[in-house]
Amino acid sequence: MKKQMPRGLYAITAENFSNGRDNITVAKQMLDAGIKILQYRDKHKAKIERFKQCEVIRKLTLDYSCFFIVNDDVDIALAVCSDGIHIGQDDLPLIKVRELAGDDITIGVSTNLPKQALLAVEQGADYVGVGPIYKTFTKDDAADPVGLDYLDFCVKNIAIPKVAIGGIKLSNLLEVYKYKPDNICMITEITSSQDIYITVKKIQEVVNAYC
Ligand code: TZP
Ligand code: MG
Repeated sequence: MKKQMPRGLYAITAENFSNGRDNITVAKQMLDAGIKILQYRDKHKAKIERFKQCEVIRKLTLDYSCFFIVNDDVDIALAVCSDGIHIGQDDLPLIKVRELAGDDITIGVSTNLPKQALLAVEQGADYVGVGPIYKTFTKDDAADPVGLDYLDFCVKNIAIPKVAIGGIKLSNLLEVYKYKPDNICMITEITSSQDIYITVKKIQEVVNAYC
């Protein structure tokens, strides 16, 4: 049976924006701080290294009852029995991923245009990534910021959960929450912070007030 992805804060790994810490160290600190959705994302390592880190993080996320999502690699997602897979517009098509991975896995799709979000729903995505809301330097090939108007479109027209992403910080979190996304995703605000535990706790205080 498909596990339900929780609402609230959604964290993603980014080893090259982690102050010298590796993805596993960062994941542990996030989990200790109470993160309940964690995506493994790494654009630089060899697949075998990604697999090995995912194996460890999958075990940790089970210990902490955290929903675990693998970015890009359907094979790694299946090999470690993740709860979800996240794909972008240039990855394997959603219909193929569903065929390969089955109905019990959550599939999220990055979108930055209404037609992409509508198609993702039509093709059976479980959630859409909505962004980048603001300018971000974390994703090499990030589209120009779509702003809050696109989030507003998605909240009003897209029936599956909306995950707002891109340039979201503690300082602009309230502005994003006014539009009522189901989830807020942050990468560098968390991974780059000196004290991940304290940063996550501060973010959770705001997020919990809105969820
Ligand atoms: N997809 C859209 S924007 C983005 C991704 C993976 C990067 C978000 O990173 P940050 O550091 O929270 O701006
Ligand atoms: Mg991708």
